[in-house]
Amino acid sequence: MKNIATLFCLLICTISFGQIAMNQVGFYPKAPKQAIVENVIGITGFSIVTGDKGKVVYRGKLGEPKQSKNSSLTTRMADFSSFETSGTYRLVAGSYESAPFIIAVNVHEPVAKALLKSYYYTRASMPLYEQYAGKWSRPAGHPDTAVLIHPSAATGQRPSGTVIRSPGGWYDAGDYNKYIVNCGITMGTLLSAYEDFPQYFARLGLNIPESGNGVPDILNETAYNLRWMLTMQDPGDGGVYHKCTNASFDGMVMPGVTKAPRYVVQKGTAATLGFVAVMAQSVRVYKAFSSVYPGLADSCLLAAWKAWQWAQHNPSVEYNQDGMNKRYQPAITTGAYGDRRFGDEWFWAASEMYVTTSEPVYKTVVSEYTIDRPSLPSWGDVYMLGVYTLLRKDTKNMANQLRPVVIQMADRYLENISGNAFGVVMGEQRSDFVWGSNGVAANQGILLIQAYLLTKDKKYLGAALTNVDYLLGRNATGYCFVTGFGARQVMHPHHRPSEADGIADPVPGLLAGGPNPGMQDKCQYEYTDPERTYTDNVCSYASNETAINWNAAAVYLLNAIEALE
Ligand code: 9MR
Repeated sequence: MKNIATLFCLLICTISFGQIAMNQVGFYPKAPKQAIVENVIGITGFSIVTGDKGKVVYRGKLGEPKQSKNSSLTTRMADFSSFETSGTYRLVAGSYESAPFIIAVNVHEPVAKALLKSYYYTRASMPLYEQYAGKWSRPAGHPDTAVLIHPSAATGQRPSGTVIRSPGGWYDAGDYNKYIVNCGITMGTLLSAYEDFPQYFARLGLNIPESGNGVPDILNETAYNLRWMLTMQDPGDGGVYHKCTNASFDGMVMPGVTKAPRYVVQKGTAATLGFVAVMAQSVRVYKAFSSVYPGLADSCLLAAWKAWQWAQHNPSVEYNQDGMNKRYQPAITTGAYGDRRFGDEWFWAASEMYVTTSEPVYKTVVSEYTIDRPSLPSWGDVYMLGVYTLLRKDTKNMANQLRPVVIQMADRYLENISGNAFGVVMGEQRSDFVWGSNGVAANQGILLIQAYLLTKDKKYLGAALTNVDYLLGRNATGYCFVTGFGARQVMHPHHRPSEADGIADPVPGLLAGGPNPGMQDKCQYEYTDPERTYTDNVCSYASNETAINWNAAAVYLLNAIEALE
């Protein structure tokens, strides 16, 4: 009896305590291919078998055990990079067996496209028709044709309660509000993807209403948000409202169900400078498409210039929501995106303005803001977006100075891969696991792509690919983090339409936030070590929400990898 129990436990315990973590979407024939076997004892080899398990096609040795720095897991690597034959396979190591995976050219194209298409599903103020949205078609939500000026944003020309129009744009995340600060990094990242890979995106169709109009669909999609952003500028003084929002979050309902009043709130320096940067970059991108978007580039230039003037007069106006709520009614309790440091926004806005206009005044501002220890882009830290733009477009002047900023960070990532229990860049530091940590992984990948574009050294591409693997399954949670993809899928993102539409599958192409030991949502988590603090539960806005900013980083990374394959 005891023996049977031991045998039973051996089977069950092995299955429940270990797993094979690997990119669940697939591998390129000629690229590195690695998987991670967790918590194995007494096994030294692994094999790759055909999908029907009929035939062993490759045998390899597992790497040395590694203790993860970010959890209690011990891992061993299965490297089968030298196996290059296209097909469907499984990886087998002892009693562990992976789900089927593919080796093929263009293997990431469907997920790269879906990540970009997800913005169509987040459009406010218009219905999503079945021919584009399939089973996720829905009526329009939040027309935003009668938005109130909140008292915090009142001026002589637009007193509190004035009704303005602010339709369109993308919902930010799992919630239905629209935030200019987060549109800064999101639009900057998407427009940069286009600027870095224009030929690739010219061919990438998304089946959205504008498809076929002669403009790349990535730019058709960003135009939808750009036009909304233009409505967020006060025509009186050029300042930009921080957000267009309900007073408090809508419930877990479809867009359009609640009819709560919408407000634009206080203008701030971070929002206004982010707006300047996006408008300036849009001038460059949209001027080639003036027959389809007449006047758009010109409007953007004027809007950028006016916003820049406002910021000159208001160089450090913080959006402090708590402070604002002490002074004005109604209290606003939706996402704050409050930022107190503006040096990075000044640098980014000036970089975009300088590259677009070549006017020396902006170059002067760029040189005033050098940063000793630059960090990855995030909604509150956009310095690197300026660096990328200057490196991309101003190769003669400041580029030599800024190149080391990118290369040194990329080289540090490369050095740390070998010590990482998952063989990926993500998780070199515990502090990588923050709210939206999957955005950190994707932004590390973008930085590595930038290093590759500067040097053409393939080691950086290989490193970027490790974080593609991370997002698609080679991580300690075992999830493929993009909805609609992988063997272990995210099914319950904190995303109102996905929860409320009565359809089992969530809206596709959304990147979950990712492991976040902060656990600010107070949900139940099975694990609390940094790289495993993730729960596929709709309650978990701190680890399982979707958001346009981290989705944008994944759009860049996955499409760049496809473009460069
Ligand atoms: O991504 C934001 C994260 O960095 C902050 O810590 C968090 C709390 O302020 O807010 C996150 O952004 C959320 C925003 O405030 C509202 N929409 C959903 C966003 C993603 O969770």
